[in-house]
Order: sequence, then structure tokens, then C-alpha cells
Amino acid sequence: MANGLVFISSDAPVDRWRKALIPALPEIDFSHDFHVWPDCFGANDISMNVDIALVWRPEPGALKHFPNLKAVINLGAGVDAILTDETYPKNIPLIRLIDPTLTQHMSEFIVHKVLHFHRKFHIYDQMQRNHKWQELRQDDTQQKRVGIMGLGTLGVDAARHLSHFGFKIAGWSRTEKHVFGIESFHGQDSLKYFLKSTDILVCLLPLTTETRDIINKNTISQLPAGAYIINAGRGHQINENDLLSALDSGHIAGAALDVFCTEPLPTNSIIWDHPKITVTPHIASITSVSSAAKNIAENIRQIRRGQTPNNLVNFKFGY
Ligand code: NDP
Ligand code: OXD
Repeated sequence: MANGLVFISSDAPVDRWRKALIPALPEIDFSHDFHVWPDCFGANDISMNVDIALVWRPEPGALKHFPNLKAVINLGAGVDAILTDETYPKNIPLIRLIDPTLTQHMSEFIVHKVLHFHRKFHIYDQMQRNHKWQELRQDDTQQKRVGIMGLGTLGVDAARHLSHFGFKIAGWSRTEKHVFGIESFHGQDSLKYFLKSTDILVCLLPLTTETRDIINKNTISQLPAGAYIINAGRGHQINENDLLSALDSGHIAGAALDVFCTEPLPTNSIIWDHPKITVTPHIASITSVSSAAKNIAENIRQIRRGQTPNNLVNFKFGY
């Protein structure tokens, strides 16, 4: 019976993962049953022995080399990089990461960015550079409306943290939600009402065929003049040219982008130096290896016991 793990990622730190997984899975002999792609490529006994793949942005086509796979475990929350691989074997369950540290770090990022715009720190930063001492009018927090696209694990937690400051919070999701203190909108038909009442838009959607390019000329025009946009979902959810036009016209007052259509953001991109954009290099929430390892270990045990693992991806919806 297959009982090997294969680690497939070009940019996740395999040594740190191995180190964190060893104490979390004392029942596994890591010297024999933990393999790293592509080093193990071509070794037939290894291919046959692997039942679980641990992946982050895996090389397309790599998974098909393991005929006895029972499950694929993603080392991050978003699974878009896996589902765009046409060769992904859809009969193999895909599990994504839900981890309290990842959620906490994302909420810290979102709270920081919302306060940054709400308290006008982006303008004070520029004023400091120009040696300008001036007090700006401050809007009341209770009047400021934050709209969160994606009321899932990350969106709900960010909403809860923001509501403690007194912001008016709305959320938009695919299915209906009832979350205390959050005005909830769902489905395409309600999107315009959600956008109309949003001063600071936060995107925490997964990237799917429905959410690709969802923040575009048309949807941006439905936001009130002077709105802000924060994107920590995926770069392809925003049409970057439409955003740049809206920033240049003044309809959008500022944007904080953590994710981009091309990553790393090319050094010659005009986004880097845009005065109304703050850029971070996809770090809104980096997977905490030590915290996630416990979670992943539990899922590995459940799969091997024949139980249904936690956090299964729904292939129909793509997240
Ligand atoms: P969840 O699956 O828990 O939540 C996704 C939310 O998006 C759900 O509320 C879902 O609606 C909603 N949604 C999905 N499709 C649509 C649609 N077509 N229309 C309206 N709403 C939709 O995901 P997480 O909160 O865990 O993560 C969200 C994303 O954040 C990840 O997929 C990833 O891309 C990104 N991320 C970015 C990181 C970074 O560092 N920048 C780090 C971690 C994650 P419903 O509730 O009805 O299903
Ligand atoms: C994730 C990410 O999806 O880091 O976990 O973007």
C-alpha cells in the first residue's frame, strides 16, 4: 500500500516544511517516505509509493506521475495555480489551507491598509516628503463603509476586526450569508448595490472564471467617487489598466495592491512608482509553516484513515 509523501513546489521552502512536519507526523519515516519533486522524477518505486502530494504552485503535469495519489494538499489558501493545470486529475480530492495564523496575518494586513486610507496616512506620507505641516479633516469611522468581496474564512475574520473599530461593514459572496454586524450581499445581481455603498473596497476573493477581471471599468465606476481599493486576493481579479485610468481620473483615490497579474511585478511596471498605489510583494499573509504543519498532519492522518479530510476544494466552483 502506498504511504509516501511528495513535495512539489519551486518556491516553497522544502527544508522548513520537512523540519516542521517531522514532529507533527512522528509515525512517518521521513528518510524513506518523504520525496521532493523533481529529484524523485523517474524513480518508479517512489512514484508508486506516493499517496499524498504536498504542493504550492506545482509544476503543471507533475502530479500525473503519481498513479496512487489519494489526495493533494495545497500549502496555501488559494488553489488557482493548481486548477489552471488542465492535467490535474479531478478525481483526486484537493485540500486547501485554512490556518489560524494565516487568517490572523491577513486580518492584520487588511486592518492596516483600511486604517492607512481612512486616516489619510498616504497623504501624510507625501506631506512629510514635501516638508508640509498641515492638519487634514478626518472623517468619522462610523460613517466609513468598508465593503469586502469574499466573505469566506479570510473575509469574515477581517470584517470582524474592522467592525471593532466601528466601520460600517458590508460583504459580498456567492451564496447568502448571515454574519452578525455585516450587511451581506450575494450574487451578481446584488454587486452594484454592494459597490454603491462601499468607500473602501477590499478584495479577498479566490481566483475563478467568475472572479477573473471582476474589478474592471464597469464595476469601478459603480464605486462612489473617491473610493479606495485594497486587493489581497489575486492580481487577475483587477483589470490593472482600468484601475490605473480610474486612479488617474481621480474616481479612485488610492489603491493598495499585494497581488498582481504578473508576479514578481516587473521592475519596469508603472505601478511601482504610481503616487496613488502602495505595493507589497504578495505578503499579505505568508503561510506560517509551523502553524500550518499541524493542520496538514491532521489532514494526512484523516486521509490515511479513509476519513473525509477538512477544507476540501469544490471543483465545480473552483475554490
Ligand atoms: P474562502 O473559500 O474561505 O472564501 C472565498 C469567498 O469568496 C467566499 O465567501 C465565497 O462565497 C466568495 N466567492 C467565491 N466566488 C465568488 C463569486 N463568483 N461571487 C461572489 N463571491 C464569491 O477563501 P479564503 O477566505 O480562505 O481565501 C480567499 C483568497 O485569498 C484565496 O483564494 C487566495 O486567492 C487569497 N489569499 C491571498 C493571500 C495573500 O497573501 N495575498 C494569502 C491567502 C489567501 P461563498 O461564501 O458564498 O462560497
Ligand atoms: C495563499 C497565498 O493563497 O499565499 O495562501 O496567496
